[in-house]
Order: sequence, then structure tokens, then C-alpha cells
Amino acid sequence: MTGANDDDPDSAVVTRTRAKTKRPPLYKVLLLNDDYTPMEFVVAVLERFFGMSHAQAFEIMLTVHKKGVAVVGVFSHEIAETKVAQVMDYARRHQHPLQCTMEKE
Ligand code: TYC
Repeated sequence: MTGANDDDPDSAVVTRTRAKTKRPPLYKVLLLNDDYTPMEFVVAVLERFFGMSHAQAFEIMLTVHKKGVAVVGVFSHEIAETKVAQVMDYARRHQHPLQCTMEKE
């Protein structure tokens, strides 16, 4: 540096206060209620694809049933996409109208 202010301690401009270590965005995976998918099927989905215990899965299923929607997990974009695809494919193969979506947290 050759500027005229190099020896003036008050002339420095602070442009960065922390390291730029941005975390990748996270996505909520949501399960939606419907009138036709059996409760036991939803519980099985939550156990199979989201690693929940039976009690946990039953509780979340009831939340969706009563409130219309619930967050069933938070993941990176790629993992969330995979979970949604797995649930939608499994539901379709069993001919249930269960819907699963994702949204940025
Ligand atoms: N409402 C469904 C029923 O009464 C059960 C259900 C729960 C369906 C959660 C979807 O994501 C869901 N059979």
C-alpha cells in the first residue's frame, strides 16, 4: 500500500466482520393431510423414510391429521428432494393420495 493514510490508524475501513462460511440452505419436508390415506400407512411412511419410532410416527401422523400439515424433517436440498420422491413414489405404488412437499426453511 502506498496511500497517504497508511500511517493513520483511524483511516482503515473494516469491510468484513466475520468469515464467509455460509451454510447451505435447509428445506423443510412437509406431509399433508387427506381424507383417504390410512393412518397406519402414514405411520409406516414416517418410520420407513424418516427413521421415527412407532410412537413418534404416530404422534406426527396425528398432528397432520388434526392440523392439516406438519414438518416431518429438515434436510439439505438434495436429501429433502429424495425424501419427497420416496414418499410420493411409495404412496403412488400403494394407490394412496398422500402428498409430501418441501419448502425452503
Ligand atoms: N386423514 C387420514 C385419515 O383419517 C389420515 C392421514 C394422516 C392422512 C396424515 C394423511 O398425512 C396424512 N385416514
